[in-house]
Amino acid sequence: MDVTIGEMAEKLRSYDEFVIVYHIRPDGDCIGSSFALALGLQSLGKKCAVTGRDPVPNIHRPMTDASMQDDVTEPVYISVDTVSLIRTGNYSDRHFTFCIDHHRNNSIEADYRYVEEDCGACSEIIFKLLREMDVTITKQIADLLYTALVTDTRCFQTADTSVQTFETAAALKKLGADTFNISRKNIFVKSAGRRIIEELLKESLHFSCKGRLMTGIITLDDLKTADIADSELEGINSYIEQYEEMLIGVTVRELPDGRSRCSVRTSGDISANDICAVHGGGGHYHAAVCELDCRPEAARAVMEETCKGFLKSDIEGNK
Ligand SMILES: [Mn+2]
Repeated sequence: MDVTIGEMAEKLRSYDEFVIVYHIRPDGDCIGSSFALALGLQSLGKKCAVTGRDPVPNIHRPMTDASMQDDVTEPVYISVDTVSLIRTGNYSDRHFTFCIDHHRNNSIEADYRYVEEDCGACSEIIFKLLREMDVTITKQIADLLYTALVTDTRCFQTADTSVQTFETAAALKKLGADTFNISRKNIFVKSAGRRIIEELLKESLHFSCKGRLMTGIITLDDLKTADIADSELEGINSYIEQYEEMLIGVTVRELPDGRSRCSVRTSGDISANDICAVHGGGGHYHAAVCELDCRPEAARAVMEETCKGFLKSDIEGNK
């Protein structure tokens, strides 16, 4: 059942023990949002544990290691920033009492759902929720929420960066968020490994449809060459967007299980969400994801074919 922020706050108050589940291959938004929510609930005397299939990426550990995990015996489950049960990984058989998200086509059937589609980051919702519950927002919570905001909007660059996004950012700054270091660490600075991966990705690029359709590949061997973990590549799927002529950009990542994860970025009035929906995926209007049951080169071919259908009228000059 879809509820308002106020109803969500009231329902959360009525339970005592929670497990907050973030999505597989976690990013700054799901980590920052989940741990901020946990700290908020704990400050109200609730018991809370935060978990997910994959560990917290190293870059976010300094923030999360400082938080406490409670022992819970009869918890209710909350999914945060997660579009579908598949994305909860090994928690997909749980019953979710709560679902808080900002993705289109969220398919989690929780008892209480609050989904604000296309809001810049899920942490905007968590911020509103914590305020609704009269939680005192500490610097630690503010840092978590601001990290989520900055990583999911690529430092306020995405199309869904809204007035609410900026207002949340301003409020978090007032509450002590370390905005300079969070942006610098998460967005601006690049490790040696990251720079190598960007070079390899650049070399792999295919251009078609007069350069408007671009595809690139990151293989598991590339990660070995660069000596970098997949979890340290947050935002790499936006690399392709710096090409001015790009209307659709696809970054194919080889997965350990032999499948390929295709991240689609679009500009103008082409829906990345619709493109990914063809293959059972989804996300946001200009950024979405689908997974294909094949190796990267084959996945690239499939995605090029799918994307051409969405570009046709542009190429013919009808739009
Ligand atoms: Mn998010």
